[in-house]
Formats: sequence, C-alpha cells, structure tokens
Amino acid sequence: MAIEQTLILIKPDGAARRLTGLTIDRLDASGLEMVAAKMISVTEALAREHYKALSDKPFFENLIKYIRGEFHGIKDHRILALVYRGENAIKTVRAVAGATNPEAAAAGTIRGSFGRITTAGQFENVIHASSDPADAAREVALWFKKDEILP
Ligand code: IDP
Ligand code: MG
Repeated sequence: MAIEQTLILIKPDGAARRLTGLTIDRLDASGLEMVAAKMISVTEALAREHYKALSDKPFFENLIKYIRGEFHGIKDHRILALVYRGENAIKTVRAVAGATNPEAAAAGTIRGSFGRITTAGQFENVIHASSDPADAAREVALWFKKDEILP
C-alpha cells in the first residue's frame, strides 16, 4: 500500500464545540503520523479555492461562510489545519471522519458522533478530510508550503 498524505481541517463547529483534542486523539490512535500543523486564517479566496469543485452547489455560499467560521463566531476566521501521513492515510482518515452527511455517518465516527444538520440545512460535520489522492495532493499544497511539512 502506498504512503499517502492527507489534509485535515478542524472545522469551526468542531473548534467551537471543543472537539479539537478529540479529533487529534482519534487520528493519533489510527497510527498515522502528524507531519504538519498550523492555525491559519481562512481568507475568502482560500475557502473558495478549497471548495471550488462545489461552486455550483446550492449550499456553496453557506459552505464558504461555514468554513470561515461565520456561523460559529470564530475570531479572524482561524482554523487548525493538519497533514497526516502513512499507509492508506486518505481512506484511514475518511473512516475516522465518517460519511459527509452526519445523519448517514456511522456511530462512533467523528461525524456520526458529533455532526449535525442545522435547521437551515447546513451540514456541520466537525472535520474536513481529503477524499482521494488527487484531492489530497491539491489540498495539502493549497494549505501548506513545502517547508511547513516535515520530510
Ligand atoms: P466531504 O467533506 O465528506 O469530502 P464534500 O462532498 O466534499 O464532502 O462536501 C464538502 C462539504 O460541503 C461537506 O463536508 C459539508 O460541510 C458540505 N456539504 C456537502 N454536501 C452538503 C449538502 O448536501 N448540504 C449541506 N452541506 C453539504
Ligand atoms: Mg470532499
């Protein structure tokens, strides 16, 4: 199996509900290695670039507000971004995260345990995790400079 890198973001609902430590604990227990971590202010441009594949979705504008912390009173749009590395890292982290829709996410996954759908229809699903190798490569390069990632 290939050694992969994958991007994780603790989304604003996760940060606001104090789930940062729990998320890192689950990732730690998965056996993967943390190779980059930083608090970063999510600019409008970064948010739109990150989610550009979803720009035609009806929930897109709210998704941009969500990831920038506008629904959770996050100071300066700050977010914790992480890169984990290891065998099969992308699928492993997706399994820890659970399905996109919190109502469909399996019990015991981060999203299954802690995600919710707001009355406005917004998915609040605690973390972002890259979905496939192409996405992961694009996202890691978008959020981190090369020298911010340990060799
Ligand atoms: P993923 O985060 O599991 O990879 P994507 O389809 O890439 O899921 O969607 C990105 C994010 O957009 C989701 O995590 C969620 O926050 C939001 N989202 C996706 N689908 C919906 C939807 O049907 N309604 C509301 N928000 C959605
Ligand atoms: Mg995705």
